[in-house]
Amino acid sequence: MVNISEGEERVEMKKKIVTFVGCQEVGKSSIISQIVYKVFPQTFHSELKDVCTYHRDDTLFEFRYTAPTEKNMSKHKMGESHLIIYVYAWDDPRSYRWIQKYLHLHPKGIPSLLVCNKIDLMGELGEIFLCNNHFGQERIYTSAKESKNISLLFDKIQSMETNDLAIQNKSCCVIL
Ligand SMILES: Nc1nc2c(ncn2[C@@H]2O[C@H](COP(=O)(O)OP(=O)(O)OP(=O)(O)O)[C@@H](O)[C@H]2O)c(=O)[nH]1
Ligand SMILES: [Mg+2]
Repeated sequence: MVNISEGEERVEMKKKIVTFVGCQEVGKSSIISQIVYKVFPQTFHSELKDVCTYHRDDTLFEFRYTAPTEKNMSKHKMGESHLIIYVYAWDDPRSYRWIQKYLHLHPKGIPSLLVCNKIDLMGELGEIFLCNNHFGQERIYTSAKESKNISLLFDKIQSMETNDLAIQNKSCCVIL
């Protein structure tokens, strides 16, 4: 942090691009909404576009989300992410198998997390879907609806080491 002049402080901001990859309706937008707005949207969150930014401490998080397809998983699309979060829904085994199918396209060197969302449905539906973790990375169980483990997930997102891209993408912010 460098003082420029009285009343003006220049702060080096890091930028972290976090891409959520998951099938339709697994809860990607709801998780992002819980992180950024602390609400579970009852209807479509119009403020939540394809890209959503969130400033916390010295980091500007850019949350993106996309469906797992060959095109979306291409190096061109994913290569600039600092962190990739794979999301599936507890009540939808297909959503797990779908991300598993494209895992081989995961760009090398980019850290990732596996998120199993909608765990609030466990009580209602019982253990209908217990899957192994083929991904090898850490798995976090969340409920965007009940805000369970959302702060744990964000703590992970915040603390995970990212590669050198983070340095190249550094941006600046002037606080007056
Ligand atoms: N029970 C339960 N429902 C959830 C949870 N998270 C999301 N939902 C619901 O699941 C549906 C899809 O949620 P979204 O957040 O829109 O899912 P998405 O992955 O962004 O979906 P797309 O943008 O269509 O790909 C909505 O009806 C949400 O209310 C959760 O943790 N528990
Ligand atoms: Mg969405």
